[in-house]
Amino acid sequence: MKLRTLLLPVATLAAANLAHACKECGGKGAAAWAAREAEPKASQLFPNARIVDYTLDIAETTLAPAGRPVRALTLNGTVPGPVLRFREGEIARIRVRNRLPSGETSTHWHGLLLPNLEDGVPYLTTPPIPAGGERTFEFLLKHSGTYWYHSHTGLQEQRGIYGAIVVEPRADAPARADIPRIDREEVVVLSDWTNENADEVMRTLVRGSDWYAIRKNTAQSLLGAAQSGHLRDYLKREKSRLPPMDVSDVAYDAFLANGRPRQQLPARPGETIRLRVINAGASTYFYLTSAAGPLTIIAADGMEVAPIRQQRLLIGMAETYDVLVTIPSDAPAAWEVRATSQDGSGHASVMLGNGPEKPAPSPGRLNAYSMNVALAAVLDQLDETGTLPDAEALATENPRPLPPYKRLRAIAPTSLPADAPVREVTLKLTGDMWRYLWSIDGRTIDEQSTVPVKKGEVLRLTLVNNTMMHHPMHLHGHFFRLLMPDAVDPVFAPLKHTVDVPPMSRRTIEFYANEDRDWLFHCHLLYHMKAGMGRVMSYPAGDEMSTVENPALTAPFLSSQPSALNSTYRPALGDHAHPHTYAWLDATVQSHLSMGYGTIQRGRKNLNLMWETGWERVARREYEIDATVSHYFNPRWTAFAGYRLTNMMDGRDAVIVGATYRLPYLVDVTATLQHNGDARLGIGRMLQLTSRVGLTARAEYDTAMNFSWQASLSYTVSKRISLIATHDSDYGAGAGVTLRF
Ligand SMILES: [Cu+2]
Repeated sequence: MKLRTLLLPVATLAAANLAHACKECGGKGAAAWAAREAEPKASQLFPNARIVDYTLDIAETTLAPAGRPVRALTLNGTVPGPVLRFREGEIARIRVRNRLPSGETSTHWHGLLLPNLEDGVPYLTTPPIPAGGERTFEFLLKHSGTYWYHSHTGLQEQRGIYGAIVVEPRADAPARADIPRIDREEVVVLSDWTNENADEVMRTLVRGSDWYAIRKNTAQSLLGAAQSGHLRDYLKREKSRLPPMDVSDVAYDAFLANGRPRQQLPARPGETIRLRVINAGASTYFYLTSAAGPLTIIAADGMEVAPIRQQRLLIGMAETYDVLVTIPSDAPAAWEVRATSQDGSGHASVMLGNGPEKPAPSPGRLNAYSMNVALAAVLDQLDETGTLPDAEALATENPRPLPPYKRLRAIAPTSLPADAPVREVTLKLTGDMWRYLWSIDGRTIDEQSTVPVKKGEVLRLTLVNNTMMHHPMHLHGHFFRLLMPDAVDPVFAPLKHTVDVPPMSRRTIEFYANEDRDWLFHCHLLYHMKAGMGRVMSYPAGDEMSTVENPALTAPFLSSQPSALNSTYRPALGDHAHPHTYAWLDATVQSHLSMGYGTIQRGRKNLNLMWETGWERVARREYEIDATVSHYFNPRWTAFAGYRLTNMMDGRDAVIVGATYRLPYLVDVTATLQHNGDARLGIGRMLQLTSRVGLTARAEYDTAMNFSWQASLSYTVSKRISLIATHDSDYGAGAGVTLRF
């Protein structure tokens, strides 16, 4: 729930700006694409390599993974899609057909090093696949491991377009001596499922609804904080103007392993099973636990690591881990491997074997109030020395650990060329939970698109998370070295493509810039990406080096790409960049008055219509209607301009301008100036008393109408309905209902 004053922000920007002009979408015209399509494909560059063909049909169908039949997007009829299996050195040739009735699609091969044109980010690297159309991807498999694929179009990933990729090592590769013999191997694709339309989920987040928190029972309130003994923390947070911390944004209807809440996989007593675990969730971190004892991690993000044991493994979106589970050689049983959502709102189960069930331990529900828990985990990470032997590490393991990055160690040195110049760049991960604007350095990908990259340099990125949420940051087209402070041996820093950056903390990664063109770097929380949290790592054109190890990349290409170092360069981002438009309406009708607002929001701009009308204790029905355009600068400042229509005594129709500023303790102050010289100062805030009961109070001083105030008590019944009672200094007391559309 939000304060009326807070929403009515404003802006001096012309409404015309709301209409997004597409002329700057950047210029990959048909000619530029044709030139790139004409470049030699992998099968021409590597004529001796074996070609492995797959066909993927993307279609819409009705599925019921969470019990209720809903429209889902499928690959060859299923969610997830088929496992694509290859061997290192082979060529993948994947034909993707768009069988959707309308709309584009795309497929990104997540974690694989491949030519830019095959990366599958629509508009940026690859043409989108139109409805009824198809595209064949072709690339050499340069490395083995567990990877995955997913749509990079809109919110299609949430609706089911994802699947696993398994690349076996070359047949002549020696078996690993540092791990036990593996008897069996299974792929486990984890995901989250909502029966709601994904666009409606996004709209719900953008309008600042607290419904999902109420549904998940993680909504924070004064009473809740007091009862759990966290009142001081609660007030401290409000003083610093931060929203309540929540580890996830969306309330899901189910969590899935290979498309089901519960899946049975074959296993025999005494067997060692390799699970290739992929977090394909759109916005869920999972804790992985096993009934059969600790998990042994042998690979992370596809890359082999020295084996470590872990009781609870936190997997961020888009990460993959290969873990070994050894089934006890007791009597046959069904041993559970459980993936619990980080907020504890649900889990998916994989049952290994048949027989009496052996449940895996669960991390339990998160106490929403104890930011201490999250902060303690951060501190724990800092203190962990990495020199601890496995057993001790396990003994001291936090019940809600961070990802085990500190202990990950590559099996071979990962050092980068010593003579390459190192450039350090700090990127702040920023955002606003209420506005649902997520950004880097305070700017969305639409507002600042690129980080220029010079070929041949080492780019060392320090990611500083200034928000209260985890962000899984993913880099396309490269592996980076994850540099943990006090790593035992930095030479063996693990290679990853996705890194979790916990709330209020930092991570440092570095990669050797040996590619070409544009590669996306973004938060893999789907709704954060959609809201603007990303950049394009952009190589200038014509900057090839002769030492590139992949011949596919040294093929001559047309220098059609303007230099990224030139500030006018704007890559084509398709729907990754354009701010999207959302609209909503809140209408309160009570026995004595009606008030409400309608909003059309696009990026930082809003078009607002706000009304208040009362009919009790006054001679005739009074109204005041403000139509404004507003601009959101940051969580503290919003400015607005527009027109006010009123028939209130002493009120006058007028052009208005003003601004809203957020004070500590989340108190909003709004100053409005009318062109006739009248002015108004309003102050207000909303107090969440319990998870469903909110108290909104506001007071206004108007130079024409003097002082007025209003207090409302509301109870949230459902996503769409609240009951409300209001006392107003002009119209007296009354009650009614608030409807949200
Ligand atoms: Cu994020």
